[in-house]
Amino acid sequence: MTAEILMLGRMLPSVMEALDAAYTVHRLWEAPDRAAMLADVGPRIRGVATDGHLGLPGDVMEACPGLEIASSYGVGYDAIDIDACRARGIRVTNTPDVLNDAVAEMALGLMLSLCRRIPQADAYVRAGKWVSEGNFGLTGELTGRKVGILGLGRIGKEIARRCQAMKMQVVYHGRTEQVHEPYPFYADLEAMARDVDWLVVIAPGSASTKGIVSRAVLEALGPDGALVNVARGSLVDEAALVDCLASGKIGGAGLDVFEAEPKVPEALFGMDNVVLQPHQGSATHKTRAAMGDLVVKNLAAHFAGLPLLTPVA
Ligand code: NAP
Ligand code: 8YV
Repeated sequence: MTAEILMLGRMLPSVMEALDAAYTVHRLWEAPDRAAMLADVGPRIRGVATDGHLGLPGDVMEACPGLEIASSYGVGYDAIDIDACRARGIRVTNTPDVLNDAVAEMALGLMLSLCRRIPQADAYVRAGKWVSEGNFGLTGELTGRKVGILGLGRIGKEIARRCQAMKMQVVYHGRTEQVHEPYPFYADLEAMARDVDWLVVIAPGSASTKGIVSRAVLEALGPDGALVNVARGSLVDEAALVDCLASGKIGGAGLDVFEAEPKVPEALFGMDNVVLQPHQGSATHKTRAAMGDLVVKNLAAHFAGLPLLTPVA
């Protein structure tokens, strides 16, 4: 008998086809009545396919007492209560490593866009202003500047390598010094922010990182400093960020992630010193295919009694 699984949201066609071929798949997002579907199929569900935003909500956990595994499309699992999963014996998998390059590219893209004012210069050309008003004007440059990475993990290390290629000085902050890494370590985030031109945030969302980029950290970064966040909105005090950008207490921001996605503080829309992205860090054809493949393979490994490829719990 094929196992019954619950998909919480739409995924790539290749993923949906692979799951449909192997399991009886129930599509929760298509249900006209979510509670009714959960009550109906929940007792038979053995696996869940989810993503970093949808996580594993409490109503799904409650409705699926026989749930064995949640396979998540994304490396960040802050939307899943891992302790509750462990307590219920639910295994959890994510999609680490395959997205490192794409997310690192996005971080550098935001830095280059902000520093070289690429969106503004593009708009300038399109508006015919190069002809009517002459040259666009001068911009900053990444070369020779100092970047502090908050979270020198799998993605942070790829960002660091790319910053070195831009001839930047790299330093980092984390809970633990990584003695075999070549970059200077700061035990204190505020002290690092004071010393750098760019603060790049790429640590996981968690209780220990909530609001870690506080008003004090932003003020330490200062009027010539810029923030790039490709991690989670929860790491940054967003109200303080908006305030610091508006008052010139920090120089600029490149943001891929926000506190209440897809809602973005409207105050940011009118700011010239900000570049915004709708959480696109891993959103390339190549990377999303590799992430989807891991979602499918982790479920397959579980139901075949084989070791999970990328277990979290
Ligand atoms: P990772 O390999 O686990 O690295 C995380 C790093 O953060 C580690 O170096 C860790 O160092 C540091 N860290 C953890 N807790 C900390 C704390 N309380 N204070 C300071 N540093 C802390 O994770 P990853 O694979 O690089 O992914 C990082 C995060 O990026 C994900 O969790 C996800 O939220 C986000 N992400 C975003 C996108 C996007 O589309 N924008 C895509 C992928 C991932 P220590 O243990 O030494 O503290
Ligand atoms: C995805 C992410 O946008 O991997 C993560 O943690 O934030 C991104 O890769 C997300 O998980 C897909 O839903």
